[in-house]
Amino acid sequence: PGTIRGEIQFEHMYFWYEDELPVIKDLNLTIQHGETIALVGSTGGGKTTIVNLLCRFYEPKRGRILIGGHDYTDLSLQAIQSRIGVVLQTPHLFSGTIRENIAYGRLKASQQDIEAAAKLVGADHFIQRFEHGYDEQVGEGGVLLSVGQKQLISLARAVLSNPEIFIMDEATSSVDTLTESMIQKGMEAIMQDRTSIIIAHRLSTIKTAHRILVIEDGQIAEMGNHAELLKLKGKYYNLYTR
Ligand code: M5T
Ligand code: MG
Repeated sequence: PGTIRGEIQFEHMYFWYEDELPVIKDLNLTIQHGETIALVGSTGGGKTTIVNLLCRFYEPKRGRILIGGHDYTDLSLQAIQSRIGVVLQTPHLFSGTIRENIAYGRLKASQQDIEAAAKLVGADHFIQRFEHGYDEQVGEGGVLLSVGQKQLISLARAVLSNPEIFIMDEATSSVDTLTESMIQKGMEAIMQDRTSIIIAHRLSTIKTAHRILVIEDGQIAEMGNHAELLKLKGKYYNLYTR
């Protein structure tokens, strides 16, 4: 009871795309409510595919995913969307103001709620510098903003929606160090008491994760916390000490 809310289970999950080459092979994993999981590993290993499946952009070909103890194909898409807050690697905003992009259809969100969410993730700082502040237009897809700024706005949106599960694919490029540290602080604020799955590129994120999973060839190659995996002197060690 109580503790199962944001629990995620993968049971004997298999997945392949149209070409039918196996991408995820017999994934078994239970993520506890409130746990922070970091997914790492070399390119093409299947990290984004796992996130795509969790968001139900795709469904498992075999096996199943349970959210809060329920097979997620028994839940409505709306129910899943309201429980998961996701920040994509290259977030696309819609044409409109910053305020509208943070609220994202949450008509009941007050100005104070929106600004409080932006402050919590550290987005307020750059928003205030725009001529029109929160009413600045972001342009189609958010073209007038950098990738880092779009991630900060997506983080504010995630905070406002107060999801049980937070998923983030960290941006790999074009984020300056100030924005990067803002994003880090924003993530820490969201990850508190929430089940979080982060595709992690920054050591700062990985070090604080409860468990790190090295995903290779659609399977869990190594699992443990930062110190444990370093001690192993295996794949994780090779990825992060060179
Ligand atoms: C895993 C293939 C990809 C690779 C494997 C997203 C996606 C992936 N693939 C497709 O055929 N179609 C798709 O839409 O699946 O790819 P991934 O899940 O993207 O791996 P990753 O996230 O671990 O890699 P990276 O580069 O982001 O670190 O064979 O071709
Ligand atoms: Mg990826």
